[in-house]
Amino acid sequence: KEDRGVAVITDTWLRKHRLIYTGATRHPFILAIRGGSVNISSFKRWLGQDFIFVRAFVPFLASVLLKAWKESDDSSDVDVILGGLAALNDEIAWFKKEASKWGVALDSVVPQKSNLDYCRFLESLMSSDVSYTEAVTAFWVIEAVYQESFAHCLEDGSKTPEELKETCQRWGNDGFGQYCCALKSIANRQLEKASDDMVAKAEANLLSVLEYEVDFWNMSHGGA
Ligand code: HMH
Repeated sequence: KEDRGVAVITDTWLRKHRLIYTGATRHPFILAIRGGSVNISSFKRWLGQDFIFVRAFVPFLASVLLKAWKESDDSSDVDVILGGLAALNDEIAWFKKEASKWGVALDSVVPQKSNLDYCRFLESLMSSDVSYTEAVTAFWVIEAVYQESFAHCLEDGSKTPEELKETCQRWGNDGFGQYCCALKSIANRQLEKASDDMVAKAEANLLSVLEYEVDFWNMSHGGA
């Protein structure tokens, strides 16, 4: 990929943390969607919880936008992030439509512990003490997990039920894939000029995001 033969930081991390990354992007819930055996009550549980998460994602994204505006040398970063915010507005409308289709009452969904923990983590990243580099790197990982997961459900040979394809398309479509690539290159550009300390923090956040994502998918099983 890199013609200079220079290691790209995010690729190095994904190789190093391959196991947990695969755990987040090939979770049994995703494999059940892809295999056509998903339990619809699991899907509905995920839908209700993700609506709560996405609402908390709005102020997080707004904080990343603010940091980009203050700290980035490249004004196109703001455009990319603004595009993400605009898509999130559509996404919230989509959740409402999808929830009514499945008979999920979004107002009465109780956030589970894993969701609250993840939302609290997002909130910690909104602090003005957190650098743009750290925040945008976490943002990329959060989006990339959904992109990789749902794109897997649309690959040739997948048996994703017809009524779940639209959900998979939301995050698995090529446009979303390109958006994730744009976020990844922003993260790499920032990381390349960051201090060792900042790079270490960003790597720790990547691991945290992957753990939160696994726990988030786990909620679809119900129970705990
Ligand atoms: C838990 N992670 C979770 N929900 C989402 N909607 C995304 C990532 C992608 O936006």
